[in-house]
Amino acid sequence: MTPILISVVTCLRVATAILLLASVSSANLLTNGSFEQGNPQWNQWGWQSMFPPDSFTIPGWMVTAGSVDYVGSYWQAAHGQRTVDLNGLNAQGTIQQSFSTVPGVRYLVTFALAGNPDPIVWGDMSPPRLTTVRSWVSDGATVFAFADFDYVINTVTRSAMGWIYQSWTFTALSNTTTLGFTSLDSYAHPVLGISFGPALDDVSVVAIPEPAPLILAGFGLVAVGFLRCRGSG
Ligand SMILES: [Ca+2]
Repeated sequence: MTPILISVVTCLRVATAILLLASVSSANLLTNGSFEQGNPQWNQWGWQSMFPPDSFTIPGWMVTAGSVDYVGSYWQAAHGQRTVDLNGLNAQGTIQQSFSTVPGVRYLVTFALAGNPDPIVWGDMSPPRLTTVRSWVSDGATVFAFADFDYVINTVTRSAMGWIYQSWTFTALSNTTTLGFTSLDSYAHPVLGISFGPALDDVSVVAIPEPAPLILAGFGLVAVGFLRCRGSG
């Protein structure tokens, strides 16, 4: 390549890097999104059933309905060592967290989803088993948006949970938003009841940059970079 061509290519690369950096959303707005910080009292199998109102066991999160299991070494995590089973002790559970938002701004919710495979692991049923979680947001008064996610449990081992990542978006209505996850799994084990739910891990919420100004800013940066390169070359 000629020096001018090399210079232009370099400048384009720099401009592209700037664009990529500009498009990366801000940091996770949630505290303890992967459930790694906690005050667990594991049972002999490596998990603990939680009941409302429990905001102590998993800092940042509160169990507000039903029952939720805090899962440690019992099964494979999507991230770190700890996860949540949204059906705890014979109940569909809810776990939630509140965080600061800006009204009118759109946010991306991302989380890892799997399902409690125990009825399959124990041979009490054959795969597949369907489990469902509802992810919802509230402005403190009402749930103003939600999304339901199905997960098909085919795994027959707790060491390979088959985690997948899911996401959805909402636009904030208030300065504080509560994000919640509620089990819709009603599978009833003949002995242990509805104690087998969707498994949750690695939850994040990030603000989504406004697209139009971002693109304009990006083109501006490219143009400036190009002119500077040409000027200095
Ligand atoms: Ca985790």
